[in-house]
Amino acid sequence: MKPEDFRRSIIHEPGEFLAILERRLKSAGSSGRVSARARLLEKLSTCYQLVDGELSKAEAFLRKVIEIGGFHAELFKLEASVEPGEVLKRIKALRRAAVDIYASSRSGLKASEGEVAAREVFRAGVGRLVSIYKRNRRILSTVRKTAIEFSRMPDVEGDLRVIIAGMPQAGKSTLISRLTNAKPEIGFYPFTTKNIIAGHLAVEPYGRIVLIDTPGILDRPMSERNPVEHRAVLAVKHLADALLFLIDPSPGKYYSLDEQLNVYRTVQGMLQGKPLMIVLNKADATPPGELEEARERVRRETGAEPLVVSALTGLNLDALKNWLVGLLKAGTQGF
Ligand SMILES: Nc1nc2c(ncn2[C@@H]2O[C@H](COP(=O)(O)OP(=O)(O)OP(=O)(O)O)[C@@H](O)[C@H]2O)c(=O)[nH]1
Ligand SMILES: [Mg+2]
Repeated sequence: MKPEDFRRSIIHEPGEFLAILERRLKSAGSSGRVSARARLLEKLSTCYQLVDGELSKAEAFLRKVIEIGGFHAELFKLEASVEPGEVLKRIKALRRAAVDIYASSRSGLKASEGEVAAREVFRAGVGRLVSIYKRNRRILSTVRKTAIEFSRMPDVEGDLRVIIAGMPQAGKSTLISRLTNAKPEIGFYPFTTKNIIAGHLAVEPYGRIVLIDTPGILDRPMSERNPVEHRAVLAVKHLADALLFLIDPSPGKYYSLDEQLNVYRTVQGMLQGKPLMIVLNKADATPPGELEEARERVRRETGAEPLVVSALTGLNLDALKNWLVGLLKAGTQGF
C-alpha cells in the first residue's frame, strides 16, 4: 500500500464541492457571442463533468481499498459502518444515473423550442444532477475522511513487519523511538498514540525491519472498543509478521498484570501462530522482587519466557534487537 496513491483520490468536502459547482456554473458558457441554447448546453456539460469527476474519484478510491483489502478494507468499514463494496456499488449506480440525466437533458435541450422551454429543461437537469450528489453527501464525506486518513498512514512496506502492542502506557512508543528513527509522541496518559506509526530498521544485508507502534488495547470485548483501539486490533490482525507484546510490571502501572495478561491472550489469539515475544518493560522502575514475581507469573500463565527490558534506559534492547534480526534472517533465508 502506498499512502500517496490515496492522496490522489481525495475528493472535496461536499460543502466546498457545491460552492465550486456554483461558481463554475456561473462562469461556464459566458464567453463569446454564442446562442442562449449553446450557453445552457455548456453549463449543463460543466455540471455533469464536475459531478461525474467527483464520483469517479470516489470510485477509484473504493476500488483501491477493495483491491488492497485487509487492514484498509476493515478500517473503511469501521469508519463508514458499511462494506466498501456496498459503497462502490452505490457510487457506480450514481454515475449511471448522472450520465442518464445528462444525456436526456441534453437531448431535451436540443429539442426544446424557445429560450423559456430550454431554460426549463436546463434547470431540471442541473437540479437532478446536483441532487444526486447532495443526497449522498454523508457517504461522500466519509469517503473523503477515510481517503485522508489512508493518505496519512505510514509506509509499512518492509521485509519483516513487527507490531508493538500492549495496553496503554506500557511504553510502546518509547520502545519504537529507541529502536528506530520514528519520533512518536510519548505521554504520561493512556491513548497518547492514536494512529499506527512506523519506524524502520535497516539490517544489512538482510533487509528492512518495519516496527509498527500501535494505540493501546484495553481489556474489554471487541464490541466495546473505541475506534482508536480498533486501529491497533486491525494492525495486529492484518499487518503483523511478528509481534512484541509489552507489559508494564512497575508499581506505577496503569493496569494490573491480570488485565495486561488478558489483553495478551486476545492479541495472541489474533496472531495465528506468528512469532511473538512478551516484553516486560520498565525494569528500571520495578523493584527486583516484583520484577521476578511478574516474570514468574508470565511464565506460568503463558508458557513463554518474557524478555526483561527498559525502553527508557536501553537495558536489554540489544537482546530484543537480536531476536528481531534472527526473525528477519530466518524469513530471508526461507524465501
Ligand atoms: N521508567 C520507565 N518509564 C518508561 C519506560 N518506557 C516508557 N516509560 C514511560 O511510560 C510512559 C508511557 O510511555 P509511552 O511510550 O508513551 O507508552 P505507550 O505504550 O506508547 O502509551 P499509549 O500511546 O498511551 O498507549 C511515559 O511517561 C514514558 O516515559 C521505561 O522503560 N521505564
Ligand atoms: Mg504510544
